[in-house]
Amino acid sequence: MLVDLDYFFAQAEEIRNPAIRGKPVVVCVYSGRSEDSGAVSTSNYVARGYGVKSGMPIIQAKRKLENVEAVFLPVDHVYYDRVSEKVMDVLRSYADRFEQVGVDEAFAEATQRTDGDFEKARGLAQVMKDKLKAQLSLSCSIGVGPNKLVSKVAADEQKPDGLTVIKPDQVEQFLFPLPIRRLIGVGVKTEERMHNMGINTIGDLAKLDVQRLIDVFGRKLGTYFHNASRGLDDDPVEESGEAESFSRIATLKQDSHDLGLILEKTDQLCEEIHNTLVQQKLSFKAVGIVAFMKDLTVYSRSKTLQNQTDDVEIMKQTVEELFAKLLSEVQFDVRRVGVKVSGFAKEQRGQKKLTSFLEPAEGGQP
Ligand code: TTP
Ligand code: MG
Repeated sequence: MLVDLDYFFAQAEEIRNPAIRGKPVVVCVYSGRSEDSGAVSTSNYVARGYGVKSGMPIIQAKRKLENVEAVFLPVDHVYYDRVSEKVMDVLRSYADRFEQVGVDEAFAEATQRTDGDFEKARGLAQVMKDKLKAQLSLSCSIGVGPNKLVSKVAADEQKPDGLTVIKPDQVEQFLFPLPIRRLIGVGVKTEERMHNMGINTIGDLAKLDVQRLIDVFGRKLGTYFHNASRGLDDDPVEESGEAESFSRIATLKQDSHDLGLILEKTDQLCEEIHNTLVQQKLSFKAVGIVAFMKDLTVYSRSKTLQNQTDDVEIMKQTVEELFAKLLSEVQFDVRRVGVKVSGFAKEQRGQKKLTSFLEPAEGGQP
């Protein structure tokens, strides 16, 4: 299955401040050149109802929401990453194998635990949705299918708060009527080229001779489109060994310059990170800290270890060493602290990811 959080950045803002729920919420990347210059990162579905879209200039979004009490907020990636990690920890526990593919998106292999039964998989997906709602107040949309490709297209079928199950014998009747743009890897440019070739639906694409597709799109992409249009995909769900780092951030009980008080908090963060590492059978080679000071300045420090390790005590000791040094250099009180580990030992995987060679399906991140 593919799990995709609904209007993620904007939903994360809603759980931070529930008072804004029900109003249009627009999360913006401000360029800083003038007051409203920049683009919309994402918005909640209330704002989408007024025509606001990802990538749209902020000014245009403001015009669409002119007579409405709307909320415009700047992106806060540190916070979204933290929410994302919590989400992924919940989801991972329901999967045979788990592969995070974006800040708000992950594939979960569930064949074993559902005995390959799609009704059981539907039940499992509903449990996952309920759990995210109960534990983190977040909604998501899930697609269940016989492979990654079909589950991803299925997840886009009903949004927000959707659950779409496509069984193997329903794949073609599901895919064929869909506009070509819905196929993973068909972006604006490819869509236009296909329209010019008279291909409007995925079914149109499936009818085309594979050699014709190869002539037009090259062997790799042509073959991909040929298979994908029929819902064929054998890309395995792979554990996300490709995560470059894991981090956790927390606010201290009170602003402080006291090492002991800070370590109380960072020890907890180390334990949390360590749990994730254990689950994913990863060792680390570098440890970093970040300190958000009372005056809003941010300091970070890191250290590369002599050897790869999975020892949480070494993580804690390194964090202590880094904070001791930082506190001796910086006078202000610390407000929030973070721990980050990286340099994971990965298994060698030569395999290409499903979409690694494709044009992004959306307009790209502003
Ligand atoms: P998406 O999953 O594409 O979008 P979404 O979660 O906001 O909405 P939904 O899934 O309900 O359609 O992207 C995840 C996050 O990535 C999104 O919350 C914000 C960010 N993003 C951008 O910053 N720019 C973009 O153009 C897009 C599409 C997303
Ligand atoms: Mg999403």
